[in-house]
Amino acid sequence: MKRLLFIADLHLDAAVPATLARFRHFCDRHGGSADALYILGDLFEAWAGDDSDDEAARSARQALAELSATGTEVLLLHGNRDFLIGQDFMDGCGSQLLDDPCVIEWDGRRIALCHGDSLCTADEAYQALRRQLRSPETRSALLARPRAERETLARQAREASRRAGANKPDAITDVTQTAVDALLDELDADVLIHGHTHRPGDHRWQHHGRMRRRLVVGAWSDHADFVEAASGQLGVRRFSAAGHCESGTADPAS
Ligand SMILES: [Mn+2]
Repeated sequence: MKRLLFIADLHLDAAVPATLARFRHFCDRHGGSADALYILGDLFEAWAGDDSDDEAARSARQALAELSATGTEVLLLHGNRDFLIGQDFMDGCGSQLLDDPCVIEWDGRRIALCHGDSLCTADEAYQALRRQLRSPETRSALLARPRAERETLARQAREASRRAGANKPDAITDVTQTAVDALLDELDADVLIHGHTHRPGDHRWQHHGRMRRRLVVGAWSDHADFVEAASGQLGVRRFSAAGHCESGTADPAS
């Protein structure tokens, strides 16, 4: 059976070298032993285009290229911070771009994957902005601008999102159960793995007589959460700050 790893919301940033180092360490540790690494969005704090060449871009490209060279497949879907990642970046690190949402099959189960922001449907203002930003027209228009201008826009968007987020109640910035169940119905799956909310957890419930499960990958800060699918088990795990040992299940409350 394949061993799969899922990560999200690393928010790699040249200004935070500790997380860059942790990511390289994580890739070294799992290179060759995991069959695939799924990056469920927001690998980067911001992405102004595939011509990005700061330390975060260089470091991630190299770590992922080395990981895929060991035989671990690398697959990535866009987050709200790095939706401008394109084919050049993917080619540069031997990775494959996935649709958000998508379904994979593992151990006879259908597992739905998405970044998670599309499920935060209580935040109507955010959903309107998302539709606008993620349209092919906006994407082309943004990528046609000079890099310096794109970098300024990315920084402004990040600041605006931080300000907007600070004033929103917690319930608004989490996924809604209605959106989760609608997605699982649509994709004919009973398991969902996503990130974005920075609320690592493992939720189980009944839906029309079927057991459903939603695993949330936590954001990376002074530790690194991931979801592992191995030996018939799915679970939230933590890669320690030192990077040497992994605990069983991350505490969702921490
Ligand atoms: Mn996000």
